[in-house]
Amino acid sequence: MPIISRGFRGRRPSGDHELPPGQYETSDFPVLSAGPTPRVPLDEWEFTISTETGTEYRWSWDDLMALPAETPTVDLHCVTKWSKFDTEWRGVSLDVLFEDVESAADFTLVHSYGGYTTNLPLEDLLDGKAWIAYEYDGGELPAEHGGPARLLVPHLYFWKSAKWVRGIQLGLEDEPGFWESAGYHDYGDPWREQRYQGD
Ligand SMILES: Nc1nc2c(c(=O)[nH]1)N[C@H]1C(S)=C(S)[C@@H](COP(=O)(O)O)O[C@H]1N2
Ligand SMILES: [Mo]
Repeated sequence: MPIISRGFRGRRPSGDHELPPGQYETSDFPVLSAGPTPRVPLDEWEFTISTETGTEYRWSWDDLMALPAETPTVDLHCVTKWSKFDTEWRGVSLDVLFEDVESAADFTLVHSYGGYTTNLPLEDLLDGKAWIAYEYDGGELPAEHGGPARLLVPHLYFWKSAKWVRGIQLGLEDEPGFWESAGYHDYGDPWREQRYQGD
């Protein structure tokens, strides 16, 4: 038996990262948008969390910029099978935005400028798992990648990371978003290869 450790043999060229099943690594950053890129002037931009009872919490762009930011480095996994390692972002944790929100809801429907929607359980947005990101790779987030601000939820397939995010609607029941209504998996865990309904 050769003297070589399992850990070393299992290592991929890019380092310690693991690829979820069925994915390949790319260094590109493909743009995937279901429609035209909306342009939202920052003085009109706002982000809203609305609860199941109709209470609304609102942030202007300046409000968002005044909140404490984090700089997560994360791996991205797109359902079209590309993964990109070690992407660098700056944004506000959803924990900060949900701090004073009172709700009994377990589900969320995320809305974007332009009409895109995607659904996630509330718990997948909390506990350090999700951000409203407004910088990528040390610069302003480019519009085609969701600028001025997008949701970033790297532990789920990247379609859950709504670009041009406008708000989060809390609900007592799960309501499918754009791709979820078109046959994509309701939850979308890349490690369990939950690409499509029935996976
Ligand atoms: N508003 C909006 N958000 C979106 C999409 C979209 O079409 N519209 N596409 C999703 C999909 S399928 C993917 S893979 C990622 C792509 O993000 P990127 O274009 O920055 O790579 O955004 C997700 N968020
Ligand atoms: Mo995607």
